[in-house]
Amino acid sequence: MSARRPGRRARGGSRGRVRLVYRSLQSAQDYLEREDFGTAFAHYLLLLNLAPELKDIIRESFQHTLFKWAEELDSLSRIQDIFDCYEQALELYPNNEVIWNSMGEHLFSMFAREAGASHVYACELSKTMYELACEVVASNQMAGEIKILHMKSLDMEVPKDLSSRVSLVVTETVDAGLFGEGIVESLIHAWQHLLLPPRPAGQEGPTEGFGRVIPLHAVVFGMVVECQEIRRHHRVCFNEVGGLRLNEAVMWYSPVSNESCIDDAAEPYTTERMRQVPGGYTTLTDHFQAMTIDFNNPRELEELTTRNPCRLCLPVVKEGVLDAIVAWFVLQLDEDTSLSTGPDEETCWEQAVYPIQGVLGQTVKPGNTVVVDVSCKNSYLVFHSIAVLSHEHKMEIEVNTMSNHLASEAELCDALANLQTTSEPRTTLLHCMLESSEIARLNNTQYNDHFKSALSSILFSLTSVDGEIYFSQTINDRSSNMNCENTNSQSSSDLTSDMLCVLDVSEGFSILPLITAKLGSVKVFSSLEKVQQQVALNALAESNEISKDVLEFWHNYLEDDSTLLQRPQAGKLWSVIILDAIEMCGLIRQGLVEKAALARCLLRPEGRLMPQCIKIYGMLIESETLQQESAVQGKEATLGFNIAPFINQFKVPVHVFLHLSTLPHVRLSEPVELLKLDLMSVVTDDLCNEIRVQVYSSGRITAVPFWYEIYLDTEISLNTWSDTSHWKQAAFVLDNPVQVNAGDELILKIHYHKSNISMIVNHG
Ligand code: 44T
Repeated sequence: MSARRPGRRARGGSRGRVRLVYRSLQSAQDYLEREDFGTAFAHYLLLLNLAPELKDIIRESFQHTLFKWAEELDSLSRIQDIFDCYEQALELYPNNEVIWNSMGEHLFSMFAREAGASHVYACELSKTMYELACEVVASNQMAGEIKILHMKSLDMEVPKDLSSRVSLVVTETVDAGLFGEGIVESLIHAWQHLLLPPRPAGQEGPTEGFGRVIPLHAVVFGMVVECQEIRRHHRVCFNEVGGLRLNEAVMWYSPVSNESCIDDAAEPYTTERMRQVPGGYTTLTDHFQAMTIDFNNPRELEELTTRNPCRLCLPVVKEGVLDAIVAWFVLQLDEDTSLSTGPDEETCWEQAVYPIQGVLGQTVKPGNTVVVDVSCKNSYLVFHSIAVLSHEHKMEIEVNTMSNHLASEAELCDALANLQTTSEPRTTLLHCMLESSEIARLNNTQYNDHFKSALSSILFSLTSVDGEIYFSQTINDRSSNMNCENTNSQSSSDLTSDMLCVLDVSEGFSILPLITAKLGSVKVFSSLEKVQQQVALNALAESNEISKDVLEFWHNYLEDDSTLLQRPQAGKLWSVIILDAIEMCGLIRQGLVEKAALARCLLRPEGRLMPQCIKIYGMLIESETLQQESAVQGKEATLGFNIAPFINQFKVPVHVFLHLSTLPHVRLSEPVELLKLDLMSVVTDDLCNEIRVQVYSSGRITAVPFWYEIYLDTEISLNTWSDTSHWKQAAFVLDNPVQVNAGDELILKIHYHKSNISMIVNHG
């Protein structure tokens, strides 16, 4: 072919060129008329290459042909061809704005097409969430485009569930500890079974044909902190509480433990929004990088769960008590966008908290080094084998008391190798796991001391009454025993049968029976059910010189739970029944009024319920945070989609587990008494109250937080909103905020129904 061309030219000469130009123009116009834009475009190209002088004359027709042909190519997804055409056109018309503009438009549409995948699948395990997703997708007219599967991603298969392997997996299955929702397992499976192969490392160029995961990767950070709030929930901090020695016979531990050897049921971490933790926290080390993880590297994901822990040596920068390691992460979604769950971010994310266990808090100071091992175990990020190197004391090592197996981990670095643990072996000590709320209650010295005082005064008053009863009974007994042969029957059990009986029906671990027993001649009944906790309470009794037969476990007498409230013995009644009125989350315990009514019938005439009475307090506040967290706000669409009404079906008016002292809010009124529950007389689970509240500051009332004053007797009370309280607070969030001015008087209607509280706020 190349040999013939010059020949033709030579033969045709300039006359041949003109004929060729003419014929090309003719053909281009013909094909354009027939709307065969592709062929027309080819002829125009030839024409303009032969006769550049025609550029101006045929510009309009050429542009028209180009745009029409590009449109056609676009509809055929021949993206590369479109840009080849534009390139050729711009070589001929380098300064033509119209062509440049049109090419820009095509670029955009190409991105849009690329973003709008041809097949979209969504996978959700939870039924509620799956149904919510279906509603959202349907209401946004996308039901035809997105296939929602109600299953665990690990059960998905090609081609059963997906028609073919996909090019992109987007997942946000991360919790505060990053791995807790199983993202590593899910992605290992996805790379093996659902995604196109990963793009080889270092390969540039087109990504077509390769699989990819969003988020790209994550970096986990950590810090070592002193934090009293964490400490009092995970460590029994006092050796003596309410007159009882706690730490001699039993070693307590929290269910949140990095030492898997303790208990399989243990969780490796808890969560806390550190920015709002009551009492704050102090960082004892700089923030450190604990781990990085590439979600786009299947090999790395697979190795993650089996690889050796990574040992970190963290220099202490501030003196303080070693309470916890706190971890968070930065998720890199794509090259440009990242998301941090860090403690200093203004987000709703919580951080993962790894409490450091041990009998007594250990103080560290600058010069010390905290040594920590990080790994991913059973799909959890864990920090373990926490030790402190002290340079002053010739590098002595203090090991977390729970982790005596540290010494056996042979590959400690040289400096560590020669050191021994200083913690005493406590092989004889009884171990007992408590919930963090139970630990916090043990640490609430005011709670225990107040109960002790109130019980002491009640028992004292009852013993004075009892003196007479006992006296008259003894005479009766004597007379009835007159004819008996065995006059020694006045045994100890008969004596105890005349003792005062106290029943504690607290939820969870409670030392109130022992505090009561310490007060004198009284028989105490604990409603503990867990054997381990019964054993621990017995051990506590023994180490506090409380006689074995004074403490009974009420459950061991009962046929089933429903009969918890019964007489202690036939013909006998209780002197005191202790009820657990308020849940740690800040709500009144379900069934409290019924329980109180039943318990009252089992009390002797001078007997008491504890508490006797509960006052509910509240105040008007403006809190953006509470409102933001209660529902998706605003009327506009979320990222262009209609989502809010579906999410907001799950809105609840009452928020629990609040730290009122650190919740961002503005007070608009003084605290006021909302309602009084007199447990010694209340008969109905349905109460109403209407009160007037003075507003002292202008603003928008968005919520009414509430808490309790728990009256153990007429004088002694506990407030559930105090620094040492193990209780958190609750708040009623208004559907519609109420705008108020300083000096306004509002009417607050409170409705109490079966332990639930609701409110209506109106202008007076
Ligand atoms: N992320 C926010 C929380 N699921 C989401 O059923 C993100 C919170 C967050 N479905 C710190 C940081 C962040 N197959 O509904 C759940 C769950 C579902 C699966 C099917 C699977 N293999 C799984 C795994 C989980 O996914 C939903 C979300 S997981 C919850 C985490 C910066 N705290």
